Amino acid sequence: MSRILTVGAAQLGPIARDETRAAVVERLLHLMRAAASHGCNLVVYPELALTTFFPRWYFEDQAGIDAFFEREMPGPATQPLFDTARELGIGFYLGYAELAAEDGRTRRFNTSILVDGSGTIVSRYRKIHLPGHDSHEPWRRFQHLEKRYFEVGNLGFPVVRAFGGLIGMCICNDRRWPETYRIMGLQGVEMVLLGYNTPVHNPPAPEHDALSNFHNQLVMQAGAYQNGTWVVGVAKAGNEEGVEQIGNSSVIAPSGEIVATCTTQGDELAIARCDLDLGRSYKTSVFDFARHRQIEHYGMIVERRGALEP
Ligand code: CDT
Repeated sequence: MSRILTVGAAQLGPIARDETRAAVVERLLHLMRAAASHGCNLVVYPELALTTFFPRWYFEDQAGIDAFFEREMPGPATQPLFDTARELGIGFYLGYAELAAEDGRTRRFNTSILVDGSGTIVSRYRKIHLPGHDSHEPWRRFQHLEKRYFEVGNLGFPVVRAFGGLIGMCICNDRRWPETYRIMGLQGVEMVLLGYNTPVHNPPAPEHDALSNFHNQLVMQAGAYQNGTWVVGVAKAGNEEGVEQIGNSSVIAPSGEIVATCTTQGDELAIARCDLDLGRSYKTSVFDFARHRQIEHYGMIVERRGALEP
């Protein structure tokens, strides 16, 4: 018998800097209700889905920065997401800025949670591959200060049993790294959920700008195929505070094929009926890791020696 998980990729259009949490949560609820009415078991929101993408600005005032963070989850503003999920029996992936009291100090992470259809948090992930820079670079048209505002995640890449399958999470820049998928692939992951905020323009390498959508699809499709897993990638798209961000939120099958995709730059739902057993034929043939991976022959000596000069 096949295991069907119907998933909604809930893309968001721009969130203005002065947009309230209440207004954003209302947009998220609208997408959640639409997803439930189309039979979705799970709805996936973008990275940092509760606010504008604040790392594009350099702030010195810590209180101003902390205004973009959540101190509790659920908190008063986000509780309606949990209540509605329980009411509708639908789960969700949500990206947000997490302020945690841990190890006797305040820590800040770029986080995602997975919530099941009873409104319970069943998994948490903290972004590991933080892109950008950690000090002000005034020459840029906009900043990308994730390395300033967040610590590197400390929870690894968790894969959990949920929604009848094995579900993993990562966030935005993580999707460009093969290690991300492979670490989850080695845990048998059947669906990877990820949200992203990707500017079309990359100030340190503007020669890549015309390829931003291509690279987005390339990495997610390769990650899906090479690990025999579904991948659900969801954007915050459109022109947000003067910065153009890619859309193309997609659901990708273990074959590497895109089976559903958003076509606008605004709030939009792309829905796919995902058979979690579809990954099995990849995991037991061309990507049977136990039979075909040859880690003892991968030349770890190269890693010790470092890269060669061109
Ligand atoms: N949010 C995030 O991680 N954005 C990065 C921008 C990198 S510029 C190529 C991303 O990987 O999409």
